Amino acid sequence: PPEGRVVLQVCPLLPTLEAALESHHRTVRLHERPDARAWLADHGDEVAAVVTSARVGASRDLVDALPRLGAIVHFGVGYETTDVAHARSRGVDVSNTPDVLTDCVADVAVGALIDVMRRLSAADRYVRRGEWTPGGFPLTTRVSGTRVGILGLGRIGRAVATRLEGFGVELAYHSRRRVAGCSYRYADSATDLAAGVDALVVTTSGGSGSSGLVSAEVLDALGPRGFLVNVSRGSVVDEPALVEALVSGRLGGAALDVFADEPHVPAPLLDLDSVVLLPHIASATRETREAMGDLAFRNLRSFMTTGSLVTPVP
Ligand code: 8YV
Repeated sequence: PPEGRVVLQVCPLLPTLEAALESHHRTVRLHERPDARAWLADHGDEVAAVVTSARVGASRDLVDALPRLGAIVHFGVGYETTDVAHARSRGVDVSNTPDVLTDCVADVAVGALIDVMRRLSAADRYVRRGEWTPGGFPLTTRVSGTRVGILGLGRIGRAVATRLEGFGVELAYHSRRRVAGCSYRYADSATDLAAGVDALVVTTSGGSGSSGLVSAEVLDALGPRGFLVNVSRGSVVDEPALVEALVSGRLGGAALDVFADEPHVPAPLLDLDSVVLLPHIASATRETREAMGDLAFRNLRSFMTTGSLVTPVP
């Protein structure tokens, strides 16, 4: 087995990434060890790098238990589960896997938007229930030519917008900053954005800066004929307010790939045909997951051999 400084894996990862870690580095799978605490106390100073996923991250306690840690490598673009400022204060660099998942996440955002507005999943259930009678399925909402707001015009938001241009959609956005050279209408707040569109697509990053950004006020601004699509993080939306708005019909519909407490889905949503529920699959294609695994591994390799990461977080 490889020798040298330890690479610490803290959660299950893509099998091909796990295999690469194992064959090139002295890899320890902390999540599989019943004696994890004792192992950290005895061997914490041997760890050079942590490999984790966007959903799990590296806790402050973990970072504090690894005095010679130099890098935290995330499988995934999100890294809000790791306290980057704290890691940096300990001299630890952090990487993620941007770009390689942008297309697939944008594809799902557009697919989910069409699904919820045209009620495709609900129509499929209707046919399977044997209820098909001519004119029996309710009319739905047009997608082409409507107005769509993008909340968070980063890489993924832009990829969603570019796709929707093909549908003749009128685009607007709200971001922390106005994007230079962007021709889409800029809205000063999430509420202003929601008030002027038929559908709002959430593509902002997670973490404390965006927590609860889609508030009850934003949902009311979207209104009973408005739709919400979320491929970002459940934390961005006030989930109890969303459930309330959907159950009472104050919001037209929602397509959700992410939730506040995955895999828990609020029970009242399960009965609503106005809601599309997905199990956090926007990046989950073979092609994209392999590319994410490759990029995570390249970051680790680069750090272990040269001391620097390929795609450090901003
Ligand atoms: C993955 C994600 O599902 O990249 C992200 O931030 O949420 C998804 O691509 C996740 O990272 C896999 O653990």
